[in-house]
Amino acid sequence: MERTMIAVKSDGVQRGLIGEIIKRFEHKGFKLIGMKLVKPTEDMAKQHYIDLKAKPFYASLCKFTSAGPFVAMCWEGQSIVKVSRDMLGETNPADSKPGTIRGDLCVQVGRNIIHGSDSLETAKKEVSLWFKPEELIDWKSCMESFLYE
Ligand code: DAT
Ligand code: MG
Repeated sequence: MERTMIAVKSDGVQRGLIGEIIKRFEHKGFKLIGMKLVKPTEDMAKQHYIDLKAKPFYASLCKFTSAGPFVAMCWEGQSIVKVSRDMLGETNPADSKPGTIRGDLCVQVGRNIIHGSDSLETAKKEVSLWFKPEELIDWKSCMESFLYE
């Protein structure tokens, strides 16, 4: 099983899409392990997007992210890192297929409503950036034997 970090960014929260996004992950069969609504500090936003620090949009991205509210989540499931990226669609909603979250629910790259870790290594870093170990709940889902054989 893999874990990944998914976040509804402030544009997604403002647009009332928290429930829609959680619904897609729940209906897929992934398991929610941790969740919190936060107003990230600028420092947290900068750490979260550290790989993009050379990009011209880094400062405005971090400022926008730290304006909050931001729903940080940890989800678990088989191959979830890759599958969740497929569920998100492309970074630019204009390139995202219908049926994906970004393809269905947003328009512009700077307002693409959702974050998802892009590799297993990034997922580990991001989960530990946003969650203390005791904030992650290890629970057994009663659906497990109907999702996995
Ligand atoms: P993703 O969120 O798909 O992993 P990323 O890590 O390359 O994409 O970029 C992080 C966020 O930065 C992205 O969700 C929106 C913003 N962003 C990316 N490219 C951008 C661009 N060309 N102009 C403005 N914002 C951009
Ligand atoms: Mg990314």
